[in-house]
Amino acid sequence: MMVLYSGTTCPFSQRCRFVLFEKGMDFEIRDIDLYNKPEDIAVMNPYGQVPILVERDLVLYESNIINEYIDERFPHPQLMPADPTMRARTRLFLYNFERELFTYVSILEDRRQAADPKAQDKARAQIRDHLAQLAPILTKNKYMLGEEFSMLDVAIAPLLWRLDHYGIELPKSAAPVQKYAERVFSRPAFIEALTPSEKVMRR
Ligand SMILES: N[C@@H](CCC(=O)N[C@@H](CS)C(=O)NCC(=O)O)C(=O)O
Repeated sequence: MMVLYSGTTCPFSQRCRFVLFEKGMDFEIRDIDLYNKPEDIAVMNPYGQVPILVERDLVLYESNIINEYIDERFPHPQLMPADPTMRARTRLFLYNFERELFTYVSILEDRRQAADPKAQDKARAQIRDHLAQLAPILTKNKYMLGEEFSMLDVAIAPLLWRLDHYGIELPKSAAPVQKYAERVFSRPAFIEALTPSEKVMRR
């Protein structure tokens, strides 16, 4: 059985919880106190971070790597596109999300950065502007890639869920992004994957 070491407020862990619930297989989630991390976290991940997935002798970290493994191990419903060209495009998008959005999410999540309001304001502005740029895609599409829910929707959902929590207000032009977010939030797996601490992040 797969075991996921997860932070109850961690957006990266939320991605993996979301995929596990989408797949509907057997798994165990172990909540890790990030203020008081057990020693075995550093043994399993040299960077000392969650999420970490363990299955027998396989130990994985990095949310997108974990999610691709779960997707290949349990192919239904498939979250990476089957077509190699679309798969490659999806990976490129995932990479861009990390560079353009989640670098800044990490700044907002990092307790040490809380003392640097300038860095935090810059992070909020970068996230706001980049999300607003996604509006034209989401005006046409139900999900990021079109009609089908995919790994891209999984990757971005924890950020969209935390916008109020991070103090980020999207411009009116980003209304299609908000509508898209509601579509993702209404998926049963998304709701099941929320921890009690995440449930209260959004009014
Ligand atoms: N790039 C990593 C980021 C994981 C990450 O930043 N995890 C944070 C919690 S949200 C963490 O474990 N922080 C504890 C620490 O760095 O000491 C991923 O996608 O999994």
